[in-house]
Amino acid sequence: MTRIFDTDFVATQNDSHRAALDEEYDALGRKLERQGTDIARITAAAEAFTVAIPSWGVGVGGTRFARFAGPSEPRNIMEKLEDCAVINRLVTCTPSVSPHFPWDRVDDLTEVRDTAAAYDLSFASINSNTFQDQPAQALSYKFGSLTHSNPATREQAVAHNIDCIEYGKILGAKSLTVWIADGSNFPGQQHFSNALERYLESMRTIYAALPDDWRIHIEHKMFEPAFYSTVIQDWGTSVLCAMELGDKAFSLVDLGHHAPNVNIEMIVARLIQFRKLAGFHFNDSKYGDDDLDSGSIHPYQQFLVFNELVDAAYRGVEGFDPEYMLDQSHNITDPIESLMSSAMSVQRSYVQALLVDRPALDGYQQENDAIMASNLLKAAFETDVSPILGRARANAGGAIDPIACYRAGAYRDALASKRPALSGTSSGIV
Ligand code: RM4
Ligand code: MN
Ligand code: MN
Repeated sequence: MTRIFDTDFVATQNDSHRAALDEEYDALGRKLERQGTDIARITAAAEAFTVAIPSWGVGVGGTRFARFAGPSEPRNIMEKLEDCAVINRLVTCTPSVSPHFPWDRVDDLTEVRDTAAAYDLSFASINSNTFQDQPAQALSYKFGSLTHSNPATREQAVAHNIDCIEYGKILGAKSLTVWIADGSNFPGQQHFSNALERYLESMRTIYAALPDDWRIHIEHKMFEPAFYSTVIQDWGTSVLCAMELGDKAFSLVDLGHHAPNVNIEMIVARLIQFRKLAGFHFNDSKYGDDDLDSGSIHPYQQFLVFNELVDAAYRGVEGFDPEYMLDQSHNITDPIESLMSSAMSVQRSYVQALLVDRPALDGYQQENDAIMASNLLKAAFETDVSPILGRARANAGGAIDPIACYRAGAYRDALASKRPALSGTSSGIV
């Protein structure tokens, strides 16, 4: 990895963009100055912004119907880290990786930790997986895991989550993200309250195993794979469970896990208000949970989410410390390119939200001036902050145009013999 995208290579690639970037950055700086905004302050904030890469995101995903293999796909966690290092090398805002177990399980996790450290990567939230069966697993999750009607199946799922905490301790993570696929396909199949009671009982045991400085993230999802009911279906159930469990439990917002047209930014505001926002799985969707690239369908929604986050930081909300992660499935693109453009899209929304004049917005809200309030947000969203993002990356030693730089490096071609093609016949969402 470092051999291809070394300092000289990236600098040479940047040479062809530098003059235009300087010109555009200076022009934007003058524009922002007229609004009373210091571009250097915004650039420094952009440079400090980070979002974690999901380890599973560097693999090629699929749908329920098919999976089309990509060239030089990573086959294990070490190769996934190699790809994550390329991403961070070029975009510079993705210094951590959120792993998924048992997908990323190896005998010696200290080796994984050391390999990551050698790439200047650290580990973000640990994701457990009780939504599919593993080879040699004693009891099946076909009818649920943490909420299963059979106590022995629940115990097995609880034990896996506690194992995940142990793996996370080795890797230096500080949180566990729990998403369960438990639910039902038919009315009457499952007793709603009994299933949730069983969930809480299981989660209390997992919660008790959390180290003092850890948090547990409860991730809701409206449907899929369960098509009639899902036990943790929305933020209401997730936050109720987080409140039941205690101070270390929070509600995680995966943007794709809501019904179309739901006001997600308002959910975010509520979670902030009640100190229960765990963080995000950023992605986008058009109809249901498609795990599309962040900002590819609803960039204004993503901006409005960041408007709430920046507002919370501006107001100094106590304990406000959300974890940012991407969670996408890439079926037709090169996952490295999708993850790079998504990380930059999320960073763009953050920077745009920093441009909002908060005292002015407050004034318009006091005066009930709907047009001016709405136009103020729109103006920030419509500001092309690309020069700030490019400058932030260049300052940090990254690529001014990451996708062009990545393509120039012909990374996948270089890995072709080391990473033979994975069979493309199996289907699967991830
Ligand atoms: C789920 C959910 C989880 C992720 C899996 C792969 O839909 O978003 O966060 O771990 O997909
Ligand atoms: Mn997710
Ligand atoms: Mn999902």
